[in-house]
Amino acid sequence: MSAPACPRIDGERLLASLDAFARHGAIDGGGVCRLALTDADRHGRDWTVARMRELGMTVTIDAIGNGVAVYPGSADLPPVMIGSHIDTVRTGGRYDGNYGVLAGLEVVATLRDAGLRPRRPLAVAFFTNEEGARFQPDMMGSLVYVGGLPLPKALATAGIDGSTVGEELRRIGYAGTAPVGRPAVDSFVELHIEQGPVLDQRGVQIGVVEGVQGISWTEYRIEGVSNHAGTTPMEMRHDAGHAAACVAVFVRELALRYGGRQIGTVGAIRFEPNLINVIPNRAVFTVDLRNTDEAMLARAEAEVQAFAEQVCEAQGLSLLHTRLARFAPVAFDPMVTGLVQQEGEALGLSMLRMPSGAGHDAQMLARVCPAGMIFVPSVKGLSHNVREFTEPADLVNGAQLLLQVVLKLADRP
Ligand code: HGY
Ligand code: MN
Ligand code: MN
Repeated sequence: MSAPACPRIDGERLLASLDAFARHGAIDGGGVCRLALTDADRHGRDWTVARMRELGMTVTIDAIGNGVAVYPGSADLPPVMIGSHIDTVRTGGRYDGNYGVLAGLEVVATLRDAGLRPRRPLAVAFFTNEEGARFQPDMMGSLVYVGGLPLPKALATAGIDGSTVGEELRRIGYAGTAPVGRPAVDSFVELHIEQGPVLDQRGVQIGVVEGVQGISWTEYRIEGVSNHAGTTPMEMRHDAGHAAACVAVFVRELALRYGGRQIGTVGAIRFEPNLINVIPNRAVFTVDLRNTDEAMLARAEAEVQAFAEQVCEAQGLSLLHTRLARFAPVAFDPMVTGLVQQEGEALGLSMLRMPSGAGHDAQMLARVCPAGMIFVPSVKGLSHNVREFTEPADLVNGAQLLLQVVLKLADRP
């Protein structure tokens, strides 16, 4: 007897939920700003938990604020988890992270409507502070969930505005009581927009994500001497701003020189006292380096460090650096990527195997269970930008594929 036909997700309901969710933290241009643990994040969390409960799911909030909702299966086994994040960067789009969580809830709603219970339970999770924009490192909640970052250390982490994760979790009412890392998970699938240009440029519908590239985040603090911009001869200056600018130019040139998948970004920079007629005595800036090749990434880190030391030495400046995040490249489980490929073919979708340029919670869950990801195209490759956009048909295709993959995982012997 052939397997019962897989139910179809309700595309209109999914799209409507994405529009409704985007109202929480809405900013001009159609984007969303829900920086981790802000009031906007709290509103987003409240809205998501309410939807989970409407679906009859049992919801737990753990000690780092991760939300996990469970839809029971016919057997008492570890759940198949669908997860992503609902925090955003300051200039966020409405799909980054949000899409994966809402598609997970659409999967559950579809099974509930069809009266279907998979063998294994399904869990849908949102992880705290995936973006790492306010508190570093990124993927903080999922990293704690898998035991990669001790809970006390995460709670004590101070953000770019001085408050700590623990204080902010308590303030927004999401310092949960559930132990982190529970329930132990059978397998994990994350559906996400690609956030890059590859699928859109090639006209491919689905990315079968094989892994996530390595990431290195460092904060540099250069100290010099403030002095009068008009009276100080050039050869007498100890200009922290100039040295920071030299490093920023070097980072871009290094990435272009390495080629391949090497990228480098100086995304945040501030001078002190930051006045038009004062030579800066301090520059604080971040360097984001990534590569799919661990050895190349380590080499890039060492080169940037050596260059920064050389510039500061030459200009009589002091240099401090703090590692904010460092994750080696991750490969996803071939059993999961194989199911994505197989079910994508069954749906007649065009597919491309590819790595992820962005970091994701799936790379953390891959430490404890078979994990994988599904990408849908980002129009013009835009993300971390209010104009982030994915065609409705692609959003629906991705959610249908997610449903079919998690059912295969949940019903395997
Ligand atoms: O930075 C990243 O790759 C992710 O958006 N946290
Ligand atoms: Mn994301
Ligand atoms: Mn992001």
